[in-house]
Amino acid sequence: MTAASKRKHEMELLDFTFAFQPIVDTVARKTYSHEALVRGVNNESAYQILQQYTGRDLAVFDAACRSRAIDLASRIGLDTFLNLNLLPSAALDLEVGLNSTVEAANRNGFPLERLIVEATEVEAVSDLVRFAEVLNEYRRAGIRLAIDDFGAGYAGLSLLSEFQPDFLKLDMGLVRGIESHGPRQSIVRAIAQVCVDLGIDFVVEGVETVDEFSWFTDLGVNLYQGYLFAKPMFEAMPLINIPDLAAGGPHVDRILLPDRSVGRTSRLTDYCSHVPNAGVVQSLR
Ligand SMILES: [Ca+2]
Ligand SMILES: [Ca+2]
Repeated sequence: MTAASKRKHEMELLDFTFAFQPIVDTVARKTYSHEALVRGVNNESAYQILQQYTGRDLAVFDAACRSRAIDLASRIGLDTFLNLNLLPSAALDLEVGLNSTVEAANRNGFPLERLIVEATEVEAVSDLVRFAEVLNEYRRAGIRLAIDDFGAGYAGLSLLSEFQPDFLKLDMGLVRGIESHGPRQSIVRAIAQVCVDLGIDFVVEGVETVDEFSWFTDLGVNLYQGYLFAKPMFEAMPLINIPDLAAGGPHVDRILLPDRSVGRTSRLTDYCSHVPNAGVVQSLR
């Protein structure tokens, strides 16, 4: 696809924009990053937008999402890391997927080192080795990588064995009510230990209650995303709220996660596991 035809193709896409949801560092007590979440211009959900695309159009849309998110982030003066979503099925075309992201960053003077690309584990990836090579191309460009929605799908462990990201984002399904759910606690402790062993930063998504936050804090986690801290905000950076945790919460066997006191990096209502396009939608959350 030539640059001109690519631009024409992009222009045929429906208009869309973004909401930004913070990822907070509860030790530094500040916003570490913002994830760009696709929205219609009238704040329609990602699902309503995504329904419009299939095949090659989806790959072009996916790449355009990252470019336009960087444009908007630059326009609103976003000064944290920026998390961008990547559809595995659309990622194999590096010319469309990676180059346009790098071009957008350069065009806006947005440092590539402040980009974090999230690859979902929900969507089936037929060739994990090839996909890992693609992710390494992003890393070579200076971009950080995250595995998104870890624990929600079936490819996460296989992907993790082929590719070790900078961040692992724990899916909200394993977070909900963890303070009173023994099996979830065992699974999450094991995943956290894997992150320690592999030097991966652990991000907990979809935290909604102080009890959940308290349990993960006792485990040693300091990076979070979720309604407890901030909801996504349409085309803007929301203020964050970090609850003070009272001393003497439930006892948890602490895992010594790496201390990330230097500046580093959800629950969204459109949790779409019941829809046919769930993997695609989820990767854009
Ligand atoms: Ca996610
Ligand atoms: Ca995501």
